[in-house]
This record gives sequence, structure tokens and C-alpha cells, in this order.
Amino acid sequence: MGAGHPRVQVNLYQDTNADGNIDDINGVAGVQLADVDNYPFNNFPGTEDIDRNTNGVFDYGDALQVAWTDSWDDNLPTGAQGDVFSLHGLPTDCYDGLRNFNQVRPAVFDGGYRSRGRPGDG
Ligand SMILES: [Ca+2]
Ligand SMILES: [Ca+2]
Ligand SMILES: [Ca+2]
Ligand SMILES: [Ca+2]
Repeated sequence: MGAGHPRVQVNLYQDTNADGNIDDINGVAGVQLADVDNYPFNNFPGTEDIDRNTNGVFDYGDALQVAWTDSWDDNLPTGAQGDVFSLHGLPTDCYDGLRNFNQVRPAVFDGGYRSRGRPGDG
């Protein structure tokens, strides 16, 4: 997967014995891949999602960690110079045009991610 893809699930598995196969870490015999929660989120299991064991719950399977890449559209910066205005019916703040010149705002970029660990790992 290349950088720059927003809202993509990233699964981390371990292979401590370097045999090229995912290690079984969840106490269930064999290797279970993590379920997949595709966008939109917070609706699992939606019709766009993959619930491998059809139990209605998002399971990590044998994944160590699961994360989703950042989306610029889901984390728009605020507080830009100038008034909020409407563009195509949407309130627009930090519109990338001449009016904001070279303002720098904290924001995410499409495709960034960091791991959050398995549930219960703190
Ligand atoms: Ca292995
Ligand atoms: Ca397993
Ligand atoms: Ca979903
Ligand atoms: Ca499941």
C-alpha cells in the first residue's frame, strides 16, 4: 500500500519464528485474519465490512495491532484567516486559495497512521 490513501485499515501480525506464516497469538487454533472495517466506520458490521466469523463483533484474530489511515476530509483544519463561507453548500474555513496566503495550520495528511494496540492492552 502506498502512502496517501485515507481511511484504509492496516493490520500488524507477528512472525517471531520467521517461517513466513502469521503466528497464532489469540488462543484459537490456526490463523485468523482480522476483521475488516471499511469506511464508513462505527457501523461494524456494515455491508462494506468483512466479519470473518459472522459474530457481529470486530475481531483482531491473530493481529497484534490494527489501525486506520488518517483522512484529511475527516479532520479538516479550523481557525484559518478570514470568515467561514459556503462553498457548494458546505461551510468552508481553511479553503486553499489566495485569501489565506501562506497560512500553516496543524492538520493530518491522507494515509498517515499509528498503531493503537489490541483491545485491553491499555
Ligand atoms: Ca510464524
Ligand atoms: Ca489463531
Ligand atoms: Ca464500516
Ligand atoms: Ca467478527
